[in-house]
Amino acid sequence: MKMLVQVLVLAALSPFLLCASTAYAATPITLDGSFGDWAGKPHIEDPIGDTDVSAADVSRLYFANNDDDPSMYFMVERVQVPSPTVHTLFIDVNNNGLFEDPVDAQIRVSHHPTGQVTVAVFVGTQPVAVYSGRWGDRAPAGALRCEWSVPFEDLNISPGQVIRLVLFTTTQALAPEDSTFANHMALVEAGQSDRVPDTGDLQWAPVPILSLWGNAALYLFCCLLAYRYYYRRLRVPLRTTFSTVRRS
Ligand SMILES: [Ca+2]
Ligand SMILES: [Ca+2]
Ligand SMILES: [Ca+2]
Repeated sequence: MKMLVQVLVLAALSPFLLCASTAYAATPITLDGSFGDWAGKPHIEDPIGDTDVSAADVSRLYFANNDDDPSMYFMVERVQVPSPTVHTLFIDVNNNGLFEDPVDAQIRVSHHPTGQVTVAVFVGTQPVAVYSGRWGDRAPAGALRCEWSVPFEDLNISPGQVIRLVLFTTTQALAPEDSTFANHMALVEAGQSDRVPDTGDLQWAPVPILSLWGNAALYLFCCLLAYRYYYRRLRVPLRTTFSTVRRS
């Protein structure tokens, strides 16, 4: 009976999920160097003026998913001075509050005022992937924002898995062997880097929402489960009754 209730609840909710995700899908994030698609997306605010290097001063870190897209999307917004910048995003993949376990990841994002963005993905100390594109603002219009994405599979994470994030922004990249959490913290304390958030970390469980077809498939799956349940529950008593009659 419990299973029946679960199946019926899922089947009943599917049309609502379908409507909700269709509305959400109206504004998917596109890596194109335009930023209107980030309106209304989750983000954390960072104070302005909390680092001595104006070009490294981050005002917002956005994070989002697209439906049916197993990737994480990010956007960093600064407020002052077009300049080459490097955003280093530490990801605590196993959610233990430590950012340098062998399974943890580091995303190093270089944003040039031409709009060119290069994304280097590391798991532990191992390079995993490099992406690049015109995903940033361009000078003289601003060169203050850039966006990028990272597939879940590059980081060996599953949809819905809880991770922690900390972002450091500087104007000069640390050498790969020097890009440690402690060294980035030292730059923050020296006023040469901005940390987002200022203390602690951002916990996030990225979940790609199902698209129209995904919800349709879910609805069909629930209907099949319901049919299978009734088929099995009704067939067994009928067979038993029929056999009993024949034996008598
Ligand atoms: Ca965009
Ligand atoms: Ca700041
Ligand atoms: Ca960790």
